[in-house]
Amino acid sequence: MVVLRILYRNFRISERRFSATSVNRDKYSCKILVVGGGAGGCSTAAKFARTLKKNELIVLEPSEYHYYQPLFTIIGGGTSTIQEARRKESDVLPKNCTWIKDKAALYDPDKSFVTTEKGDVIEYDYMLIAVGLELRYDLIPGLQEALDKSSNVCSIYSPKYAPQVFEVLKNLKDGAAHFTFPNSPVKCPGAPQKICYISDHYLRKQNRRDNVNITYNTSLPVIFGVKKYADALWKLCKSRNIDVNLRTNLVNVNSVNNEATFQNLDNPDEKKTVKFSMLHVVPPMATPLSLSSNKKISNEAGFVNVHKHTLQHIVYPNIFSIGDCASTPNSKTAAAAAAQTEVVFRNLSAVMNGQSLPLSYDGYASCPLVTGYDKCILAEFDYNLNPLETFPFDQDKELRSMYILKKIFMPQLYWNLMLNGYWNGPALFRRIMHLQFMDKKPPAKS
Ligand code: UQ1
Repeated sequence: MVVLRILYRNFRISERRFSATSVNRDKYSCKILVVGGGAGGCSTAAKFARTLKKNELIVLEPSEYHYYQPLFTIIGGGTSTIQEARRKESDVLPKNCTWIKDKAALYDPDKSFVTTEKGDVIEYDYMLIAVGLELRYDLIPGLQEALDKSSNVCSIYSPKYAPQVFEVLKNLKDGAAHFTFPNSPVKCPGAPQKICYISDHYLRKQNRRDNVNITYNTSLPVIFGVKKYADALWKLCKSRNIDVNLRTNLVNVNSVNNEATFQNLDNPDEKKTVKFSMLHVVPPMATPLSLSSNKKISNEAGFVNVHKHTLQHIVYPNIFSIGDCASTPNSKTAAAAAAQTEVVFRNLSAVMNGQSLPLSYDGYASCPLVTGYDKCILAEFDYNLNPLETFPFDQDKELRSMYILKKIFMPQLYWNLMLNGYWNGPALFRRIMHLQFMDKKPPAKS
């Protein structure tokens, strides 16, 4: 009996505690706790899983499924399915880690533990926060109801709504199609306009384009942050007759009358209500409340307060962050997370060994700006918004090869290499293709 109990305890790697209220609470302790099993969390966990023991590495992730989100735009265009973008979380997490299927509710960075929503306590020596950004459809009045009930309001950002986008497109015969970009940080800032270009191409192929006015409404003061690509995109919008409204923010959706209200962000009292026959909405996004409300860990905007080059927490040296929830001022994309994985892995390993931090993240992000069903502008840039292109030709052109890279090659690379910890972004290929063998990275500061 005693032997059985010991075996059971070892199996759960936990001590089961019974509190006075008879609520069962598991207590776990580990060397590294990875909070979040998305692109960044899963890929970095895979790197650590090669050397740590199964009970030394815990991944805390509530979702049953892991989604390859860069495919959502293609799903919106009807040429890929949600099944292709989805895998079971249990199939993508490293085998050599302990998965706790729960969500972080409370972080105590001073005592180095996290309490989960179910009430379990996880103690850690080191923690990687990789919880991403949440979609806040609820922050725009009328939007949630419109998405659930209306047949012409849609959004590629959620796996629940992405397949609906193509249905809306198929039914779109005439009138006004409006596309939005919210007044908040977002993941993949190119996606709101990618689906606009795909919709334009779809309508042209169907000979319906002349009957539909397309408008891209963005809260930003620019069409794209990097001038080289912005110039190309302005040209594209002009040639395709797509109207662009800058500093224009969706604030209300009336799905009964098919009306959307926009606010002029430069003059907030100025509001304009328009009729739509299609409305594609990108929701405001934010980090989970458990994080944004914890001012020891996060900054004013709710992002994990890390050093932008080392990805180490500004105050707590045993905490790192990666991906969409980190305070690093790069574009939030899977490619950025890929470039960050090796930096986190090597720098955190160095902290564990009492060494100085060896790697520095340069802000690399890549945004394959799909401009229709067969073309793509592959934007790649760094913290200074300077192009940092992999290929030895100017990438501000619409190319079929880049579309194939995005639709066919990248998903394979993601599932097979990145999630197994073997893809650190294209920096090595960039240097080879540009015959650049010297490392120009700035030195890391801790
Ligand atoms: C990339 O590294 C990456 O991460 C997995 C993506 O996310 C899906 C991308 O879309 C792109 C374009 C890159 C960059 C890779 C190359 C080969 C330029």
